[in-house]
Amino acid sequence: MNDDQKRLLYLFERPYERLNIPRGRGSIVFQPDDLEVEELATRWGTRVTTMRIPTIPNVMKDMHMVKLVKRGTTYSQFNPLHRAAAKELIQRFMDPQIKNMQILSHVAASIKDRVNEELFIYALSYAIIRNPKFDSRLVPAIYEVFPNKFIPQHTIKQAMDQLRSTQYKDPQNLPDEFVVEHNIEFTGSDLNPEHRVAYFREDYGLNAHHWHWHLVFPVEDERPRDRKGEIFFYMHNQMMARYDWERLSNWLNRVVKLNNWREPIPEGYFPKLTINNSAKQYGTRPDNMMLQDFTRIDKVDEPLPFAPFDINDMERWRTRLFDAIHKGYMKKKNGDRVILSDNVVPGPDQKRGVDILGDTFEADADLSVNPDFYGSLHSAGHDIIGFIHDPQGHHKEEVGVIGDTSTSCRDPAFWRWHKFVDDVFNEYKMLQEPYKDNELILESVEVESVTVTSGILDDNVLETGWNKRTIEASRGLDFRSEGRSIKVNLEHLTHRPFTYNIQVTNNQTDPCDVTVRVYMAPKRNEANNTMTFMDQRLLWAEMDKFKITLEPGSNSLERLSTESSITIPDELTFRDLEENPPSEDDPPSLFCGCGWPQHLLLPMGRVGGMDFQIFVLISDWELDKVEGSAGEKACSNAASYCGILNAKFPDARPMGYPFDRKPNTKVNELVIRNFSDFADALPNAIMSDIKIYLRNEILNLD
Ligand code: CUO
Repeated sequence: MNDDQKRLLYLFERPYERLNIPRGRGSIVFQPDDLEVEELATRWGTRVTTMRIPTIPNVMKDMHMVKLVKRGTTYSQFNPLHRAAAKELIQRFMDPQIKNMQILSHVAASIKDRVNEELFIYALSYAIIRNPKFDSRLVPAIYEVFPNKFIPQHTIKQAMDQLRSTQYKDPQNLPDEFVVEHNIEFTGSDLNPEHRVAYFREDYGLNAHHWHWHLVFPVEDERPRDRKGEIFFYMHNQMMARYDWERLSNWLNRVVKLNNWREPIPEGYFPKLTINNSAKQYGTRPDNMMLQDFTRIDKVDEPLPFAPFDINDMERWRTRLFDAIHKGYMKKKNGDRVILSDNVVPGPDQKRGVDILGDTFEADADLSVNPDFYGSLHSAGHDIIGFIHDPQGHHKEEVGVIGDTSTSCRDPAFWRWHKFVDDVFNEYKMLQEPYKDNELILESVEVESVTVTSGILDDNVLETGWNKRTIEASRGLDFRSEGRSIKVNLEHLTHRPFTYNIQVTNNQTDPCDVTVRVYMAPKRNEANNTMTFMDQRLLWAEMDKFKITLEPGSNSLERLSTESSITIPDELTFRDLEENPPSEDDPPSLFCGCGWPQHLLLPMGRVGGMDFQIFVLISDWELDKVEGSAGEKACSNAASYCGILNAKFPDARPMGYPFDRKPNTKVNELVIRNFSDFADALPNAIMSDIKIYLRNEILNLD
């Protein structure tokens, strides 16, 4: 690995420590320009590689907001001050004069110790992922950069205790690594029903995905992404469906929206995570706390341009959003109307209503129709819940995990808040015209069957279980591990990979290009009854979507679960990057950390089997395609949830099609009561029953 790449990689290591502390298991030391190499070589031994931290004049010039975010505190994208600071720092890292990794690494190294540690990692990750010059490379797994955000401190302490006692007893024979187990029982007990789905909420891959998603779709971004407001709705809507899959698997009711902000929140949460190694904790929330007005302003030298808000403000913003949804338009500050409708062809001057609603609700001050009037409801929810334990800042407490995108999924209240968010979008979607028959039916194609197979099990039977992912926590922590690795085995849900087998007939005499859309949903509700259309509608989640050419006549399609359009494999670890460093001449990486973890593609299911349904719809590629978004592009392997960097979203249909709207009472002349009717009505669709069994042990997947 060349020095520039190394320097960048090691800027991610031990983020809370100053650069003069060795990195790379003691092999790398950053040195200020004015320190002599010989002095360091003597101090650390000859194995040590020294890297210069150049003195760059005025490197902090004009970074007023950056200086206001204190070191040692959590960086939150839901905090407008932090976002403004990130914008400044990103601007510095994305400066057109930064033409290569060497210059970026010099600028970043000279800034690192002067800014908030988490803000630094966020802005540097953004610059590496978003700058086409670097093509999404070299960002190590977020759970190795910040193990404190993923693993409770007491787990890490176990490893440290092992190291210390071995050091004491047998200092000459210290092993190279110390390994501790992290199972799924840490933050609570099953006395709390919500704990039954903690394995999902606290999954490292889920939280890493959410961090990366917000990294590639930030609000107030200088490089606006295609259909950002819509994908904000869609990706979180899909997360909600999947959370409900897990809840139903565990005999819990679907999550209830947090709609009444003046009654206690029964679900408490104690994350047991530290902000950094200072032992400062993320905020905690006992059961049944009440929200309070958010009047917290941290004391700073300059007045902030950001106002506190109260529950009244939030209620007003909600009323105005619902009012706009039902009137079918929003109003700009000057009184002009902005029509909200999904029945438009999106273009440079025209957005779908869901996109406008998403940007206004999230809220993006640059894209909102009228930020003063419609407020910042989504972010306000994260903030007011995140500071429920100290809303005035009297106790100088840190934000709860819901205030940090890399930890927010852990908190049950996050899901209740986002169920409310999803409900607002659904209010809008229910007012959209149902899809007409010609928007659903592809006459020339007939789907005959879909079966899922996983080799050793019966057809239409899938199996889940547990597995372990080993990560190296010592890369992100501030303790002296004497060059030893501290590894943690993270236990997580997984499943046996499977294949979709789809039989399709193309009744034309020519080949035709189509999109195959695969969705899944539980078959039964909490009462174990099969569901009506409207009951099941919000539980469909995308499993895969792919383009294929159908030959005339009968076609047998096979598609592997690992090829899914929503998933990514595990992130690259520090060690992966050290051992197989990417080169600046490599083709663009399809991977950038955003994407649903492959190991959570299936829900847990049940030991005795749980009924799910697979729904396949084939649509006309000519109507789905988007110019310029096909092909192998940087950061495209989970395009359905993450879009494609520097390209348009690769599907012209509204996200969630065809389940995003309610159906006509009749489709293709058949009355629609449930999804069986819907599948029967469409020759180009099919639905199949499957069962998911949990084998409650570590799965042997070799
Ligand atoms: Cu991802 Cu609220 O948007 O957490």
